[in-house]
Amino acid sequence: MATNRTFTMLKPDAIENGYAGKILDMIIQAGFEIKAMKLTRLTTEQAQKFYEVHAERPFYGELVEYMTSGPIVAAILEKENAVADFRTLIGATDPAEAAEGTIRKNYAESKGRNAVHGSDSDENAEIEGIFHFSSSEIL
Ligand code: IDP
Ligand code: MG
Repeated sequence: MATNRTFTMLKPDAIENGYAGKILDMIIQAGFEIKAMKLTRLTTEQAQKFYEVHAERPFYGELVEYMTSGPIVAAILEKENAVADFRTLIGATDPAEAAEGTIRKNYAESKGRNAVHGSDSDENAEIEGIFHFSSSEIL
């Protein structure tokens, strides 16, 4: 995957609350092009693996339970400076600290149930994209 790409998930709270369309619209209006997308539901094993880096954190169990609690939308997005620009678009992890006009400010419930995932580096964007999509599913 090229370095002008990032990976996102619309998390279970966003889907449950009916915000998938609004969030996708913000993403597209911000100039991101969708290169892969699917509605899916993570198994416990998949969620544990995806968030392996947080395995020692106190919220890991809660995070895995939440991420498997309902459907998600996974997507690969392309834009110049995709990783950093997408982190700016989604805002801080905790919606109480997220800037006005960001996706998390608008649509997240809490620091845990925060509506959307965004990769934190080009390297992780590639790993996370490949985790969710086979090469024939990526444009
Ligand atoms: P990020 O999603 O903004 O990169 P990370 O620190 O990588 O934030 O944490 C991954 C995810 O774990 C967060 O998006 C959130 O869903 C959850 N999380 C992070 N910190 C907490 C917390 O203190 N309590 C509950 N859940 C948390
Ligand atoms: Mg992170």
